[in-house]
Amino acid sequence: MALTLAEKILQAHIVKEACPDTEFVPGIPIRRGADIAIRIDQTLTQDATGTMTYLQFETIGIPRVKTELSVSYVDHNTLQTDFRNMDDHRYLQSVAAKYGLYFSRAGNGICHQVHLERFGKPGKTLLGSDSHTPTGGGIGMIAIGAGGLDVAVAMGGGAFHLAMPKIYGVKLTGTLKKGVGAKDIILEVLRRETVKGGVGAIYEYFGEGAQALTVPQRATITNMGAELGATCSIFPSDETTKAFLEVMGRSEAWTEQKADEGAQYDKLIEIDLSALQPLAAQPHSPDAIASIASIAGKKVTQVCIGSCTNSSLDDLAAVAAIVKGKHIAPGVEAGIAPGSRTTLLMAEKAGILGELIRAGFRILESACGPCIGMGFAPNTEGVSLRTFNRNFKGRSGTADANVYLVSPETAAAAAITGVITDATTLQYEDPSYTTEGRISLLTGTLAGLSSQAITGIATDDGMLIPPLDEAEASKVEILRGPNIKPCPPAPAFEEKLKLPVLLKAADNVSTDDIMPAGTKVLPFRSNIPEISKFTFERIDADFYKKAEAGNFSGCIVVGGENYGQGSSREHAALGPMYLGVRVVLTKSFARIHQANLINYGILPITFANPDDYDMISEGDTLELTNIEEAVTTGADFDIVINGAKGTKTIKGKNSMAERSRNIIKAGGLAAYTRAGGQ
Ligand code: MIC
Ligand code: SF4
Repeated sequence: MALTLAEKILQAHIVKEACPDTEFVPGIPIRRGADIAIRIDQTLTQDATGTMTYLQFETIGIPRVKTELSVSYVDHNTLQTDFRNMDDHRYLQSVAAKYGLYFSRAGNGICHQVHLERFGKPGKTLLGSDSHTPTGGGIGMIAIGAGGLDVAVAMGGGAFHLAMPKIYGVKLTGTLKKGVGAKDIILEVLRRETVKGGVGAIYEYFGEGAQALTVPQRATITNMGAELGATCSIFPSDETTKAFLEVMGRSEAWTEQKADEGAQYDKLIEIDLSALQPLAAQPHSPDAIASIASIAGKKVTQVCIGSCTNSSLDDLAAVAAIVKGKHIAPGVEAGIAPGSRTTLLMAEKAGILGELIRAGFRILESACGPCIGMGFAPNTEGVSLRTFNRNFKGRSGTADANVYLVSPETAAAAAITGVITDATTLQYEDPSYTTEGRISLLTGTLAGLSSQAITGIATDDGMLIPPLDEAEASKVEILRGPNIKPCPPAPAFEEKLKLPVLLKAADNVSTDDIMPAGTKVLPFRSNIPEISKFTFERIDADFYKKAEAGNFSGCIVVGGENYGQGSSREHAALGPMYLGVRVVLTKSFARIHQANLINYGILPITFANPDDYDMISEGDTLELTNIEEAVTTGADFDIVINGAKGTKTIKGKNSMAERSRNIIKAGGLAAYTRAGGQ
């Protein structure tokens, strides 16, 4: 039978022994929703999630990573306001040396951009402790974001478990107009599908419009597929992918990857690229889409270009073409963070960097920076146009700022005019805007260089420290600073629970709401007791105090739809766990967060009848009477509400697969794995 590309790669990686009950016949589509276990070829971590990942990996007790390739990146927490950041980096470097990983030093760039350039391989699987790991789908990988503990297990050779996703086909036709970017394609998908439209699904792009996109353009789309709640997104690997890998000096990594003729999709979305207009995600959600034309003229105070979504050479070139010969408008502050050292050096050789500096951009470090609230916070009530992927309230560092997510073209247009501007209405030359132009930019020919010169830049891996051989690795001593504390254990399994509801939250709570990032909080990523004090700070500033008043002896959190969207940070499970949260009861969950809760022994339950959400008030007591039965058999939970609105027994849906239920019983994934669980 004809298979989609995603199905082909997943099938080639199935670990049958780890999912013995799932019916699997090679070449036949696997039932959607079935529990599957896949072999992971590559892993990546970044510094903000990496320390916990490796602290967990150390406790699993495996002497060397068992993947084909594992990389530890430093890109998030690079502000180094005191000893903590650099202590973390030195810990990560020593762990990489001890356990056989590559180490990408601070300054080398954002994990997803560097991984695409230096390590990604079509047809392989990649698991990363960052929700934007699906960027790798731009070169035909199945690249999935997960919690750090899942990545630690994969590094130890364990399979990654997931429910077989639905596969949505996205057929692209036509070509983009000048002034419209690849970002506008994913914003259009978000407009149609919303931030929860992709839960349990993979988006597979194809068609002649897809073929005409370069690898960095494709990667913009697969990157921001994370905001759909999707498992991942993928493009075929074709001649354009080959050209990209050749310039990166890695032609041997290329293989052709495509769907079988006649493959069937669970749903088909069609987008005519020639009809697409510039779009923006308005405050405060990536799916609050409006056309730029409808909001044009609004005053802008800040422009930020970069992040793992839009920081490639393509993006910098598109910006340079618009700002060439002009200056940043007086009312605007503009910053640009190239995605990697390779990109930065290529931009310098191509004369692009000079144009940006001359126009007045503040050149920021090749790192996440403002995207994760590490500096460059907007002014009070500021209007900030960002080429990033998330605009949750407060994430920029300024609680009342209005952040719009836009393409580099739109950001550049606003930077010079001072107001939201449709770049398609501007007169400018962009020699790189066609596919051929972008490829000749990448190969250096557009800038009068030889492709060897560009390959020379790309293959200078001086900031990547390769793994040591086993003899050398065994001599390495792991360096731990005083802020690095062991990961606290998950709570032991309990057969019954009777606990108060300490928080009732609304729909679309993000992991930024549960555990914020930014300059104040990120330095505590290696210290759960300290970071837990910030838990739910954005929703209820007194949450910590309330948990403390109850002696951290146990509580329940109630939420609406899509609870835990956004970042993969486990700290959004670890913080609540440390403060005694034992159950999270919602209308629905985002995939990665739900898995993180299970991994740390917290029960994720959904309302069988969503209207029961209205029955519960903060301060009510909920009694779970059949946990033992539910976790053993998969039955639904019986929950007795004792509260302000009376007493009622309701059903809580149990959507945990058998392995997840066993993890809960074992007291979390680390304990489960140590006991030999697969
Ligand atoms: C993000 O974009 O929110 C982050 C920071 O990259 C996170 C990871 C983290 O919280 O460390 C993500 O997307 O997973
Ligand atoms: Fe970094 Fe932002 Fe990308 Fe997260 S979304 S990996 S913070 S650049």
